[in-house]
Amino acid sequence: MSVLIYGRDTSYNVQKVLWLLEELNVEYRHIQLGGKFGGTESEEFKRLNPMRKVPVLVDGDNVVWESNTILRYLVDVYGGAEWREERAYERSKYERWMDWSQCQFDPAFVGVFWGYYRTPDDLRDMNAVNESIDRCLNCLAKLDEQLIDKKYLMGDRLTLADITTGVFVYRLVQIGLDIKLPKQVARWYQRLKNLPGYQKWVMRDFSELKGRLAY
Ligand SMILES: N[C@@H](CCC(=O)N[C@@H](CS)C(=O)NCC(=O)O)C(=O)O
Repeated sequence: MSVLIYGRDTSYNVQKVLWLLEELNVEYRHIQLGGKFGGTESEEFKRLNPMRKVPVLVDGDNVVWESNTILRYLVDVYGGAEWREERAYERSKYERWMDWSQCQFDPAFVGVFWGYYRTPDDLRDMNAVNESIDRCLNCLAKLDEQLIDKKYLMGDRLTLADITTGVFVYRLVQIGLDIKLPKQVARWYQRLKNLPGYQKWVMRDFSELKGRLAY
């Protein structure tokens, strides 16, 4: 039986999960939901996620929401030895980047993505957008330091740290703001772009979101 993943593929939080499913070679069925597809307001969906947000993963009787929690769940249940880290301290080394990504990078990215790309030209507050661009550049600089002499954020292999941060990079370079990636990040981004899961789910057209303030 395959797992079900609910959520529109234009959502970077959904993309993180779809990308990992590819990396883990898990059989899955993807159901578009939210945004132009609607469905988050139904009672049926609320029973899956009281927050009415995507992504949601259904694996038999198990229902999981919050994208980073879903990633951890998938690695625990379906990850091979190269993905599952049993030692708490070693695990904390990539989990701290996941949490940092959600608490620091995500809000900075949202300030740019919503403030610039999803807001129609005449409604944009470019001062606020520029502040968010600076915050994104600071986040990219942190990633850049971490990536010195490494293929991926944790070293030689892809981890959840790369997945949670890597989704933002594609969008930042695609939205027409001429955001220059620092050297190590640019090298890492080239590597991510060679991964089939990144190509399939992250490097996608998201232009339907341009100027669209509604989900
Ligand atoms: N922190 C949550 C954020 C979930 C979230 O805000 N999802 C957005 C899409 S990125 C959503 O469901 N929006 C409503 C919609 O797309 O209809 C997570 O990481 O899963």
